[in-house]
Amino acid sequence: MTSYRPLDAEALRACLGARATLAARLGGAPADWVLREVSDGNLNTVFLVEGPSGALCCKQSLPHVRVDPDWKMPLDRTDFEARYMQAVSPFVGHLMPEFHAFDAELHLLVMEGLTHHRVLRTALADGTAAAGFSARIGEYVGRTAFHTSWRGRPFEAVMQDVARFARNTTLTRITVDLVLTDPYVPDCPRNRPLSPDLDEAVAALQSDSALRDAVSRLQERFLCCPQALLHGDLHTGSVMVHGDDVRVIDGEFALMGPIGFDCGLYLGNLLLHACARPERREWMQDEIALFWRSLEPLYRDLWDERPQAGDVGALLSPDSRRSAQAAALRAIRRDSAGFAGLELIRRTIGYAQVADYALTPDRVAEAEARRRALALGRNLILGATMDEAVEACFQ
Ligand code: SR1
Ligand code: MG
Repeated sequence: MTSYRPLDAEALRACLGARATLAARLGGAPADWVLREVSDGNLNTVFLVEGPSGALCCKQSLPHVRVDPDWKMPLDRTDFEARYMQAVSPFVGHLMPEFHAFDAELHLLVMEGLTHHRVLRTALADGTAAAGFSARIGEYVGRTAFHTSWRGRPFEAVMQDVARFARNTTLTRITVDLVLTDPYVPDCPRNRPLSPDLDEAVAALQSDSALRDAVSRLQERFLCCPQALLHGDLHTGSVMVHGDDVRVIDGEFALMGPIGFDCGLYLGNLLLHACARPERREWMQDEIALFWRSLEPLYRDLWDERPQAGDVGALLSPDSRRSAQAAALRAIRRDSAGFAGLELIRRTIGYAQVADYALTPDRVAEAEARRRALALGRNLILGATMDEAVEACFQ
């Protein structure tokens, strides 16, 4: 028997009222608290709760995909998000909301309420995002990538995460299907191409054998390269901004995987935004450059400061370490480009679409934006660097 039930606002009020520490964070009496449902992602219910002394964000799993009640799903995704937050918060500090509590029966995650922040995708859409946010995301990925890797900690600690997050199979299956497979399968019922405008482009993509081979290599990278603990779904809907305060949220897809996957998903979403708003292409390219300028030196510094932290690389001389760092970062960039390509394509013709395309002025412009994203995605998957792919696709 479990006491799980989906909480509405009043049930959540009672639930928080019965937990002294959480109630104290809100202050006042439960009747004073203002609860707002702010569910925005595809999967879960999210409430913001504000009291006289503070705010909480409460996220609960549903037994199905929130936006598709026919798609049934186990409840354990918030369990993995809670574990992920606890695993990486020592390394990223205020780059994510503070973790407060997790109720394993209700699958209810309680964290710091970010009442003034906005989802980055929305802030980009309405023009309120301040340039430069990608430096913080580069820092976030640099820190999580190094500290949770085989270079950053003893193998016993890494293997615990390998074992823990290997059980996040429901959400990993979603990624394998929606990101790494479905868009390349003709007539896959979960795909949502813009028909008929994209029919020709989609048919070409799905009959492209070189592309399928390259996607197969990325499938292997994704599943067979547990380099570090990944966020697993690091797109612009998983970032919140308020001025220059940037927070990463929504780590429920966490798994051990290739570092370039987190980078690629994030950068792919910046490129998607550039496809939808071509006049912002230079801004998005600047954000991409900023991301790398933040991640790469940080990753090297963390490694230099702790050359013996992990069991991989502990024998390297300073000179060999520098070569190893350069090689590792080159590989991360290469993976990132491929995964960014997958993200561009799946957000354009796959199940989980993005609001960015609604920013185009009309259907002709939208189809053009989508075709550009498909071309960009294809080039990236086939091995182009981001600069080369952007150069070729934005004429
Ligand atoms: C059914 S879940 C669809 C998508 O939403 C999440 O945010 C992930 O991006 C997933 O692929
Ligand atoms: Mg999400």
